[in-house]
Parts: sequence; structure tokens; C-alpha cells
Amino acid sequence: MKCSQEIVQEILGAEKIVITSHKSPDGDSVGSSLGMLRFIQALGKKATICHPDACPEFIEWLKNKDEIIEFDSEPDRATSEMMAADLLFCLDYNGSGRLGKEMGAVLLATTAKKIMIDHHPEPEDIFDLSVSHPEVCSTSQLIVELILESGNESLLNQAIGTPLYLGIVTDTGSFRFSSVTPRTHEIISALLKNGVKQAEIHEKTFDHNRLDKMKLRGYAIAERLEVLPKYKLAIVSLSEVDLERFNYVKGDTEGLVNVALSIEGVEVAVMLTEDDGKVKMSFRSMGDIVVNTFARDHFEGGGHMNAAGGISFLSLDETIDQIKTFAPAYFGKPHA
Ligand SMILES: [Mn+2]
Repeated sequence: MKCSQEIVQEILGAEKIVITSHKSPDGDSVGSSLGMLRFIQALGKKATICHPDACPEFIEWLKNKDEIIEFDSEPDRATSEMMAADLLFCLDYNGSGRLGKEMGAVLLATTAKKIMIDHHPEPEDIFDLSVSHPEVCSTSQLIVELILESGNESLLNQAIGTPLYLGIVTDTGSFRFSSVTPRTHEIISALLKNGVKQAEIHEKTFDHNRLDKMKLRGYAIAERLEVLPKYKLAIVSLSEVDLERFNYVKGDTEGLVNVALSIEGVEVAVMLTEDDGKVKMSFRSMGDIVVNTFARDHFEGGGHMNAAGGISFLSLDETIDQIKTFAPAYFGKPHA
């Protein structure tokens, strides 16, 4: 990772540091933010994390009370923190739109020096320093690189390493995606050597499922999953009524799209979730099948080759029809 020394110098020279990450937080955005916060604190400086909205329930345990300010519940406080900052980190995202409209506007308005550290392709040109590594599995891995390459391995401890480990685990589907490299495991080795307890992290993250969550997931697979063998495509959809029936809370459908992708013969999976007049879409694919262009071309989305997101303003059923209409041009072709 380039610029490690420069970034640490910026931290040491800053008066007020704010760490931001994307809307609908995930393990990597929360993990990289908390790892960065605690690393900055270990350097003897203070920082504040401002996220657009609340982190999902399954990683609540990671954070201490008051470590993260949520823009949607405290917009004035988050805005004044960001406006007063002279150094602002943009972690795990690559453009102001990923913060949502209001918080994105504050990002563009603040005079703070903006340092982006991210692994999504094609960053916008709004940052003072862009550390962009689309080939790396997670932003959390990049934060560990920052700590190691700036000569600060001695500061790595369980408090810093735990959220970073979690970020890597969640963004790699527990080390299974093709984005995992020998370097990823070297980074994990460094974390374990410095006190991270991986069995405890997996247990706290993955083994505390609410019964309603498991029932919702079972229902989605049993009743709301359709497989189109011709296109090797699986579509799972949940309406607002479905979600209410199982007392949905944020995060309950996390990873469900990968369950659909795991079905024999399926190489592309789409998960659709109805939300307040919109349909949120999550795309996953295997191998050389590309989903980010499909998401970009038709559903105002984008992302990685094998993992992308999108949105539709049609009804759930109309959106499913659209997917079926557009799918033949993209999926189910014989492999080269
Ligand atoms: Mn990420």
C-alpha cells in the first residue's frame, strides 16, 4: 500500500480527525473504521467516527458505547464534527453518493483534507489522497497494511486487531472469495500474533442468530426463491409484508444471496428486498460471470465483478420481470 508514512504523518499533524464510511454499514466498513480509530488513539491522537446509519445487529458487539456517531440520528452533531475536521478519512467507499444525499453534501462541503482508503473500483476525483486497491479483498486489510508498513506493528493489539479481523472475514465470505491472497493470510497471521482471538470473533459474529431471522431466511428459500436453469440464475425476493411477518431487523438477510448462489447449477444470484417504495438489489456471481455491468446498465448500481448492488423504483414483481427480460443478454452463455 502506498503512502503509509505520509498518512501517519497526516494523523500526527492533525488537529481534528473524523473517520467516515458508507451507508448501510457492513463488517468491513465498521471494522476498518474501528481499527483506524483505535490505531489513531494508539498513536496518541483523538478521532471521531461518523457513519450515515446504524451498524447491523450482528456486529454490534464490536463497538464500545459512543464510538460511532450516526448521521441519521444525530445529523447536527455529525455535521459539526465533519465541518470542524482538518483530516477526514473515507474508508471502504469511493464517492460522496455512498454516504447518502445529506451526509454526502457535508463531505463535499468540509474543508478537511480527505484521504480515501478503499477497494472499490473507479473512485471519484473528490479526495486529496486516494489509496485505491480494487485487487485487495477488504479495506480492513488495507488498514492492517497501513499499520505494518508505517512501522507500527508494536501498536497492534487485540482492540485494534479484532475489528480489522472481522472486516476481512466478512468481506471475504470467511476467506473463501478469489480476492483472498497469500498476503491476506499473512495479515491474519500478524493479527493472531498480536492477540486477536479468532474463535471468539466467529462465535460472537455468526452464532447469535435470532429465531425470527432464521425463520425469515428459511421462508425466503422455501417460498420466495426462483431458479431459472437456462440462465443459471437464482432470484430471491422479500416483500415488506414478508419482512414484517418475521419482525425483520437490519442485517437479517445478510449473506442470503450467497445461499442462493450455493445452489447446484446456479452461477448468478440476485436478492431483492422491498424497502419503502424501492427495491434494493444485491447481485452475486461465480468465476468470470460479471454482475457489476448488469447492475450498472439497468439498476443504477455497480460494484465488483462478482458482487454488486442496485436499486429499482418499480414494484417487486415488475423488478423481477425486468431481471428476467435483461438476463438473456448477460447470463447463461457457454463459457469461453
Ligand atoms: Mn469492503
